[in-house]
Amino acid sequence: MELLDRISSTLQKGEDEQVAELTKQAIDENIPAQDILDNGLIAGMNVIGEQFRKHEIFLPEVLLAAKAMYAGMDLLKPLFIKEKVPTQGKVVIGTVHGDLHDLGKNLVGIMLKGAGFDVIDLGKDVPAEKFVEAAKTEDAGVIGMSALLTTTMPVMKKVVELLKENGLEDAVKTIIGGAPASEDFADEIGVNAYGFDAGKAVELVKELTGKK
Ligand code: B1M
Repeated sequence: MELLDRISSTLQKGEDEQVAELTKQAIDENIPAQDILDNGLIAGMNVIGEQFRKHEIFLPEVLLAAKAMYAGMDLLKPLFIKEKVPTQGKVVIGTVHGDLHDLGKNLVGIMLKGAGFDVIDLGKDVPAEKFVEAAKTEDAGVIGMSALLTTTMPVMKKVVELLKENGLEDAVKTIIGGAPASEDFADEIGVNAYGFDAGKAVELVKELTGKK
């Protein structure tokens, strides 16, 4: 079996130490980090998501897979954040209130750092007020929000409303992402951009901040 397929299937089994070993092997074999991420780790997690949706597996298995994904991501992280480039501006990121899914948000953070942005990561389960407060105190140009549950998506709209109430809608741009988000939803709630994946998020943040 090809190495990246082995990373994917080992992640599905929740074997974190093995995932770390295979990821290291892939790095040593000079397989590009983006390839390892997309075709190894994320590919494995996509299978887990599908099996979970069909009730073929349950929460403990998903948790183990997430732990295994972090084991691989930790090794890839330095490859995405190679050398310190001059700061491109500040971006506040977080997973919205009620939502504990943080793998995707963390990937976005890693990629933004790699592209030279200062990232203020508020973590997960972040209330709308906290996003706006952080953007103000940190003088950030962009707020990036992640949501993986349909039930937590309304928090994103609340952030847009709060920015307007504070007269910050022009100074602070917004970008959203996460499996249930979409271009249509972004238009509907009035955020400035929707990123399908972490790479696209970086591209869009560059556009929003005029760095592209
Ligand atoms: Co949860 N979960 N989960 N889960 N989980 C989903 C999201 C679900 C779709 C699974 C399913 O049914 N198929 C489903 C949601 C259904 C819905 O709302 N329609 C679900 C559910 C129901 C739940 C619970 C309610 C289960 C329960 O308790 N009964 C519970 C909720 C807890 C809570 O948040 N309050 C729950 C819990 C968990 C775990 C804790 C076990 C674990 C999370 C661990 C962690 O994150 N530390 C987990 C996981 C791992 C998943 C799945 C399987 C995988 C998510 C993931 O990490 N993917 C997920 C299934 C799925 O998404 N298909 C599922 C890998 C990650 C890299 O991708 O986050 O999509 P993702 O990020 C992508 C893009 O979306 C994008 O970039 C990344 C790729 O480059 N992106 C952005 C993300 N954020 C962005 C922000 C941007 C731009 C791009 O700009 C700012």
